[in-house]
Amino acid sequence: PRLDLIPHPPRRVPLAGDVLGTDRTRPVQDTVRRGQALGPIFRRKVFSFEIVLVGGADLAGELSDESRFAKHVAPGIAALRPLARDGLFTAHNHEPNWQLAHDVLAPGFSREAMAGYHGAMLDVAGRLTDRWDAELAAGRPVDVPGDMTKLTLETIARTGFGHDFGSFERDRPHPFVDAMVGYLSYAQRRVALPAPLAGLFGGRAADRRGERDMALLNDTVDEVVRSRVADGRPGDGDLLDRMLETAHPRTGERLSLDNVRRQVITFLVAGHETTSGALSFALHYLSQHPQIAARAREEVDRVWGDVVSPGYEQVARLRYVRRVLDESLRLWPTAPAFARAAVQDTVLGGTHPMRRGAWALVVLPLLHRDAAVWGPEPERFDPDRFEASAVRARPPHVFKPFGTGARACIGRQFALHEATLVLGLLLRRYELLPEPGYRLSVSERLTLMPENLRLRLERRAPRP
Ligand code: MNH
Repeated sequence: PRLDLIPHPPRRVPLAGDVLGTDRTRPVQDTVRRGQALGPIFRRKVFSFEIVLVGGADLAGELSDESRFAKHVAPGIAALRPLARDGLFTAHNHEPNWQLAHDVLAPGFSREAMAGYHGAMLDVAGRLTDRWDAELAAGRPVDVPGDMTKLTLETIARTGFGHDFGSFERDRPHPFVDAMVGYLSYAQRRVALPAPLAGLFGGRAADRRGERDMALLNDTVDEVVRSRVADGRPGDGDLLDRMLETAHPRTGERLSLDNVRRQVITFLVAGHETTSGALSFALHYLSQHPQIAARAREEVDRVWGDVVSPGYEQVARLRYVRRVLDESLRLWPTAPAFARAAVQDTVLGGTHPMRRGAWALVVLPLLHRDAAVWGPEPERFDPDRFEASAVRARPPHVFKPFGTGARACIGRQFALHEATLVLGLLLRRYELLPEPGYRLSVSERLTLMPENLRLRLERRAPRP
């Protein structure tokens, strides 16, 4: 875009750009504050490079047009390339392994495949409620983000790779999780502070730690793949089976073993971190809004009745619970931005010329608060915004927590099924009470997560 037409924050320091005015540990929330002051399109300078950011619904709608724009691997994602290389999430559009892996793995997210994962999801959720029952009996509050991360990691590991990390049997997070959180935070800092300068700010030790975390992640994944191959026993058609066994339906080509490693790491990371955050925010809002929780609980009781284990079909019928989740993802889209590059020279919004390859970042917490589509109180938590009639009344590209187009999230249905199931089970079993005085604070490590969120539980009276 023509930069002179795009507003930027007032304070500009030579060389450092806007960086000295940014909160390096919470760049997204900092950008949201700036964006609210600067309007639907603005720019920020990070040292030598200038990023164009979009938060307005009209412009974001244009950027979602697949005939004019495509995914761009922006710095935040590029920082994960040393780890995930041309895995599905981090691949450039032109890398042949993207289309190959997409075509081979898409059937792993079909309805039938999802129905096949349902039993394992229930099983893992049972481990969570066992743990929560024990905390409740001991009179202790539960650590929501910690336990949601255990749950979602076990779910993707079990359903995708037949692997058990034993998260619920540990007091500390699994070393895989520590290494992942370490690497994501490191990657985020590397975006704020590019390599040549990182060294000046005590970056050497951080680099070494980053290397160590990456090595642990790689070793874990190698072990998962090695044990499956050594076993010679298929994993009843799970994702790893597809990666190892399935040839492309048209070309007959297969994923190389090295690429399988990149995909396993991609799915283990992408498949749990964001879902864990989404569940955590939803539980926070449920605890803060007893009437909304009561309405959701009433739905669960009505739809599930007295069945002990709800079936696959009974999850999608929790329409209101699903709206609670959507509304949580509106306010706190746990993957908070995605980048779009012009496929040809074009003009954005009729005013901003973009050369082919020029890109802009769609800032989801801004798009999801644009008063022009969400009304005058965008901060208010209101699941009824996702009633069918309200959704129909809005333009199409205003709610994008799973990205857009060909490179949108492949795990969307997986995440929504898992999260809706778990919220249903928790609502049915417990009253969720906030800790007195808790105020939401959001931490960032490329993804968003509520910080220090603990809830007190009460067991609901057994149902009639
Ligand atoms: Mn997911 C891509 C958000 C759950 C695997 N995911 C994306 C993108 C967003 C996203 C946004 C697009 C990024 C971009 O345009 O650069 N994902 C989420 C959210 C949740 C989520 C908010 C949960 C809530 N994602 C999951 C789960 C899995 C998964 C669960 C796997 C089981 N996501 C992916 C993969 C991609 C992706 C793989 C890359 C797809 C592609 O580029 O082809």
